[in-house]
Amino acid sequence: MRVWRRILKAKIKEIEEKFDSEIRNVSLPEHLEETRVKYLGRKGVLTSLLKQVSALSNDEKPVFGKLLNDLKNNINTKISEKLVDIKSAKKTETKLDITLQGNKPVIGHKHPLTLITQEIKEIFFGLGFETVTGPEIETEYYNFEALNTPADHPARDEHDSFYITSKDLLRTHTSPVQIRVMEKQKPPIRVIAPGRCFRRDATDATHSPIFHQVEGLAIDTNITFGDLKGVLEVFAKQLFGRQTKIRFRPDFFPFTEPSAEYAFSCVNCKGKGCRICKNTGWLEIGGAGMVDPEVFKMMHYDAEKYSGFAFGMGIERIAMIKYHIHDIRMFFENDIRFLRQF
Ligand code: 2U9
Repeated sequence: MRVWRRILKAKIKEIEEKFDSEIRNVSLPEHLEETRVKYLGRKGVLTSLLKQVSALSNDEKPVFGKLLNDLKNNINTKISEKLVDIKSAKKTETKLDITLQGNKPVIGHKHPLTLITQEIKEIFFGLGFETVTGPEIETEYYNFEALNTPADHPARDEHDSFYITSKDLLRTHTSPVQIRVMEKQKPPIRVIAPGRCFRRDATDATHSPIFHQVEGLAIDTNITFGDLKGVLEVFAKQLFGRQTKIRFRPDFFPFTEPSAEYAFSCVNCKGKGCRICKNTGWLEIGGAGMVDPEVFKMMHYDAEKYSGFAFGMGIERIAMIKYHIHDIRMFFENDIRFLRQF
């Protein structure tokens, strides 16, 4: 290939590469126009190159002309393609009106059981109770024996349990957490233990095999049943309003003596009787009592020196009363229409 043709080709290649690098960083139509003029304008790179054609021989001219023409077309093509890109980018850019309201991110909701648990923690924190937690898989010792519920104790049936091994089970209440606290800590003790519990209960509107409980324990010198009544009364009023009353009736639990079940005056009818409280005026909340001396013995606490009270309640129960929910399954079916109300 004749020398001049190779030089020409190299020149054209060099121009094209230079053009490509220049156009790559162009982002505005006006700059694109400047580039176009620089290359294709009257005083443009190509135009000046074209002027040299006159100097060539007749058989050289068409080759040179074609090469230049191809370059010109390429440049034109690339310029129109670039304009399209710039416009489309501009369109999106222009479309992006930052003053416009952003798309509201869908913020999740705290689950109603979490809300109630937090409220309960805050109330008892105010009463000097520290929140403690413990393992959901427990040994029979911590879930039963340490709580004065030996193997043959009828109360065990109530707690029909999910056994993992012959000795380990899913805890049926959070009482083992308090036992672990008593092992580690000497009185005074003021703790509440909220958490998940598991019982082999058939699911219905008020029972679920997985449910949440909060239990409380206070141990010190001369703790009385009066202290228990006082604490639960303050809790009731702070949770459901100062008009709420509390009622204790005798009951039995292996780990408390004396024991009682306690109820709050109905939040709906204020005690006059309605469908919610089955016309009793009272809503049963849970059980409580003075820590059974047997439990103190198991924990090597001097039952003569120390006394304590304990109580328990179902968190789903409290949430159903507070939020007027009539079916416990609502908490576990993850229906967004239900959950987003909270
Ligand atoms: C220790 C000593 C005593 C915790 C207690 C209850 C009564 C009780 C129920 C409430 C609703 C279970 O979820 S529920 O069905 N619990 O009624 N719980 S006294 O007694 C203890 C705990 C720990 C060391």
